[in-house]
Amino acid sequence: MKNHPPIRLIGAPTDIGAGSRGASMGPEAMRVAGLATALQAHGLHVIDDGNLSGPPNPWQGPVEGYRHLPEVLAWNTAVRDAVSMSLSAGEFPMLLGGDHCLAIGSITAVAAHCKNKGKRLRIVWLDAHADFNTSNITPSGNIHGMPVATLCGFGAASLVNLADPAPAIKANEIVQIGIRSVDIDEKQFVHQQGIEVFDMRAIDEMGMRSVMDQALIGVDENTHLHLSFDVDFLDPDIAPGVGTTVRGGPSYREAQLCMEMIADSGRLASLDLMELNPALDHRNKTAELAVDLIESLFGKSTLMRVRT
Ligand SMILES: [Mn+2]
Repeated sequence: MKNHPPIRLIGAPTDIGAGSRGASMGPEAMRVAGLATALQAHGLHVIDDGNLSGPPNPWQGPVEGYRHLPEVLAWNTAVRDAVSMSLSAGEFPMLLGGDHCLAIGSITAVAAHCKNKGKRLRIVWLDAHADFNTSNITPSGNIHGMPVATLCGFGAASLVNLADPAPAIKANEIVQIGIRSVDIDEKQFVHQQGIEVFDMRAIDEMGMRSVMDQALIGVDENTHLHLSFDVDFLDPDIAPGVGTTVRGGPSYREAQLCMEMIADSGRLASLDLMELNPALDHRNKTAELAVDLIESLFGKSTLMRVRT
């Protein structure tokens, strides 16, 4: 691919914000599934200096509504700094999680970069869950259920203040797709904050094409498109390797179309691939599917079309 910025793989091997163990093995599973080779086959330059490091998972219960807050802060600080450095170097940062709490650090860095460069930010959040819990309404205290609320300024002060100035993003900079499991109080808060959500019913009723058309409205040459992809977005029949499966997700073809339409926008500039859990996978098939879908994000499946 001509003129595409180099892709930097940033492994963040932790399950510090999750409710089950194993997403810490996600980065290596993506490497084993051939991520770098697949991207190189499309003419992309890939840099992989290995994984970030951080504190181990102490596996404790919640304290004032949060599990592992100090460790979550340490990991997110490392992620924020690595993504920030990569963007400053003119690269495309690809965060390999690790659980979805790490999107706090990643998107904090992306949002700061956009402010700096005068770019419009559009975050596409693919997930079965809204990840819009707070310490007051969370049933579990797992911070991987809170990253979107935290980025919008509703969360632990230490995490919210990873952004300077805080909050990192405004609710109208994010669009969520594939949602099908939301806690009752969380649902009310999502509506109150005005997050744009295309849930599974929207995909059923309108089809993925129309949903993506709407999700990408306004994406122009001055837009930085960030994709935060939770593997549990996908139907568990095709993607069992994740700790928080919810039945009734997008099929293989729907997921491909979603990726292809993001590729067609030509504006994708950073990616989080999150929650892949090899301990729950079958012979690494979910990692292989993730590699396949990431290839489509870079134009693999549009070969039959002439790009204008
Ligand atoms: Mn998530």
